[in-house]
This record gives sequence, C-alpha cells and structure tokens, in this order.
Amino acid sequence: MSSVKPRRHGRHGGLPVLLVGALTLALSLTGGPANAAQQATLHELAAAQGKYFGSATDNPELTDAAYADILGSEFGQITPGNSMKWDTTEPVQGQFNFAKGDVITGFAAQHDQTVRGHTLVWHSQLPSWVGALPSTQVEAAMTRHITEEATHYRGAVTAWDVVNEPFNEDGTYRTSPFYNAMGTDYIATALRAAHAADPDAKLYLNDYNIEGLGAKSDAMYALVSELLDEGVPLDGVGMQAHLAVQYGFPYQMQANMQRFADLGLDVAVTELDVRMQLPADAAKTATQSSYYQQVTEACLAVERCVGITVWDYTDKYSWVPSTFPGQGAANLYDENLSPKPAHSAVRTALGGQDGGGGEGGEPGALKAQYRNSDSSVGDNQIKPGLQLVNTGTTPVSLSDVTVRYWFTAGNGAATYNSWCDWSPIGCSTVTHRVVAADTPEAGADHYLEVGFTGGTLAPGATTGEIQLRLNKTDWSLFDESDDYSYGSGTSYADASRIAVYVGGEPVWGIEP
Ligand code: 9MR
Repeated sequence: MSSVKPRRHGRHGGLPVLLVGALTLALSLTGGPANAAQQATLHELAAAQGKYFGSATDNPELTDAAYADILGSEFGQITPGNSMKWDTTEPVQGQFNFAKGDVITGFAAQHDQTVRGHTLVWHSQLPSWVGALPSTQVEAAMTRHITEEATHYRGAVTAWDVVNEPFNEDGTYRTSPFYNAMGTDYIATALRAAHAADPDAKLYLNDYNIEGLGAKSDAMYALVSELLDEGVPLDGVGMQAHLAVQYGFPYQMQANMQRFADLGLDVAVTELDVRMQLPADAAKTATQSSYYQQVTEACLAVERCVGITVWDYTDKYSWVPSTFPGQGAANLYDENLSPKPAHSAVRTALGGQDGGGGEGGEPGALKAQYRNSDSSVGDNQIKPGLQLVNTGTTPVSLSDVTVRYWFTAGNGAATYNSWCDWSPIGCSTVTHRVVAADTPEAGADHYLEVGFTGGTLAPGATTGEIQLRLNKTDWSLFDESDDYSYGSGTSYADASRIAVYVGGEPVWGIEP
C-alpha cells in the first residue's frame, strides 16, 4: 500500500488530528481565536487514517489564486485533468512536450502533494497520428510514448493510470488503435513498459462504472486476475466514480473494492464527483452528500483503498456541464469556492467533526449564510446580515453554537459596541461581542463573535436572518473593503469566510 505522509502546511505543520481538535476546543473555550491552524483539512483527516485526499486540477485553473490556495492547502494529492494526456505530451510523433505537466508536478512539490499521473494509454484525447499508423507500428509507438513520459516523470509521479478505460459497459474490450493492433496484449505490454521506465511508480488500470459489482467490474476483475497470474507488474485498480444522483449509488461498492484488495491490489477512487440534473434542490443535495459520504466510508473500510481523488473540487471547474447539458453541481465546493453540504459529509465520514474527542457524538452540521446590509464600506458601522442553516440530520442546540465574522479595526478606539437589530428568533436570544484576534491576519485583526442563549435548530431549519451591527465607541470610520468576511452580495448566500463552531469544533467556513 502506498504510504501517506502527513504534509506540513498552514501553521500547525503535522500536528496529529486529535491534538488539533483538542487545541480547537481549548482555545475556543478560553475565548482565543480558532484560526485556520486548528481546522484539520480533508487530507489531514484522511492521512490520519492512512489515506490521501486529493483533487484533479488543470493548468488554466492555477492562475485563479483563490482556487489554487484551497487546492494547495486542503488536498494532499493532485491529478492533472489533461496535461499528461497523449494529445498534450506527444501531439506529433516523437515530439514530446512535458511543459504543462511539469507545472502540475511543480505545484505539487511546492505544496507537499503527491501526483497521480493520468494517463499513458487511452483511446480518447489521442492525437490522430496514432490511429493513422499501420498496425505493425502501434506497439513501438505506444512503448516509446510510455517510456518517454514515465521516464520524464520518474520521482515526480507516485502512481500512473497506465491504461485508462479499457472496457465497454457490458465488459467487452473497447476497440482502440491499441486493441486493434495488439488485442488484449496491449495492456500487459503497456504495464511492462511503464514498470521498466519507472520501477517505483504504482501502476494502475483505471475505468468508470466499475465502482459497484456488475458486468464491467467483473471484466476488470477477470483481467487483473489474469495479469497477476502472469506476473505482469500491476499495483492497483482505479475506480473513477463519476456518480449521478439520478442513477443511484453503485451496488455494493465496499464489497467490490474488497474483492480487488483481496487479490493483493491497491484500490483508489480516482475521479469522484456526483452530478445531478439542475437546478439543485434540497433532496438532490442530500442524496449527493450521502453518496460522497458512502464512497468515503467504503474507502475507509477497505484497508487497501489508498485514497480518494475528486474530479476537481469545485463546480467552477467541473467537466460535467459541458458534457452533460443540464447537469452539474457535482463537486464539493460551489462555483464561489464555498464548501457545500457534501464537503461536511466527507469531513464527518473522515472523522473530522468529532476529532477533538469533546463530549463524543457529532456536533452537528451547520452552514452560515450572509448578506451585506451596509451600503457603505467606509462609514462608521459594519452591518453583517447572518443566518444559520442546519444541513445535517440531527437537531443542533444553539447554545453550543458560535459564529465568527472577521474584519479589520483601522484607526480609532479599540473598544466596540455591537447590536442585534432584528431577528425572527428574537434578538434577546442572540449574544454578540467584538474580540481582538490573538494572531491577527490580513483583513482579520478582530472578529464579531455571535452566540445564542438557547433554542434548537431542527434538521433543514434556519434561524432566519440576524441583523447585526457594530461600531467603535468613538464612531471612527472602518474600511471594510479588505475585511476577510466582507462580501458585497445583498441577498443571502453561503459564506465560506464566516466560521461556525459547535461545542468549539469548526463545522463550517474557512478561517483566515
Ligand atoms: O476533466 C477532463 C476534461 O477537462 C476533458 O475535457 C475531458 C476530455 O475527455 O477529460 C476529462 O477527464 C476525464 C478523464 O481523463 C477520464 N475519465 C473521465 C474524465 C471526465 O471526462
């Protein structure tokens, strides 16, 4: 099994998750800031269980700084969505170009991430010259391609999808220039060439719709059994896991993973996403969360499942809408890079929400929504509108909940007044105070902390809006334009830069 090394990043380095959780609890009980340092990432949670949690990415996306920031911090493994494919790396026979793939491996090195190489031999995104070759020349061309690419990325790529999508839906072999020229032998030939070029890389066969028991996964099972019997170098099976809420969850995914594991192979979930017919609604979103959760649980339950890669982490860069018109919303983060309920479902499955040990049991799933109720960024008041939504399946006791809205103080008095002007739950149940951050960050040297004296939020319920306001006691001016939690939207939307804690555990938002 590939080992997962805990990464060092952010401000807590490789602190064990349990300690991280305990710190969060202790700091929030003493009123200190629970900053980003205490929130374990998806990868850290997975790594604590011996797995990785990764994402696909693509070169154009890396120029999006906010996107790259999350990619580099939340995920411990990346897969290039396109830049190691044949049409990019050898568009003309014998002319190799690894520049784009090198950008991906460079990003990974900078962020202490591993890379799954994707993919050496595939019928798609294949330059036309390969299909035009006389069949007697295909094997040599394939071997050369594999040799050049796997040699180039030796040391930078930990696993290769050597052959991608070899099967049709019914389990018959897909025709391709490789199959047409060599029959099924092309697969063993490709694996041997990859092993010769990079003996340290884990070598995979990768396909979609092989996540559950069925004809296609049976075909993969028969193929890998035969390859292992013949002593062909093969380390694992990649299950892409492009799921859709309208097609149901794969039949017995865990048992299917386990049968491959029992052959002595690693298993990886390589391209997870869960699309739906748009528009999204609460029921589809709940089904999606449950699918993400079930995939995570299946991987955790199978020791040889080495990790999970999502096929990009945000709806902003999903392949789905262009391929399946009318479908989308398939990823863990929305188009504004805010985590969706599926993100907390994965965190929960990875043990994230009760990692602190606390009182035991789950603290509950909440999200924060925000609107800007202030027409001026430069006046003497800050007016966040806030509401909380219970996205989980259990009631949440509001007296356990705190919320943080970060801002910068600017010049003037260091003392504050804060107000709740109106809320359908009654302002008398809402507590609020301004706290100076122990570790000030850009845009976030203070935060408004909101709490509740009591009340319960049922699953699916919302507090309704809480109209908040704060000022300095000398009524000096703020500059809200660079405030961490500030947003210009005037209707309620999910707010990832407002953090929510239940019993001191972070359950929503990205801290500064
Ligand atoms: O994410 C990739 C997308 O940008 C490309 O347009 C598409 C073209 O085939 O390939 C996508 O990635 C595919 C992956 O390489 C293999 N499994 C299915 C993925 C989604 O199509």
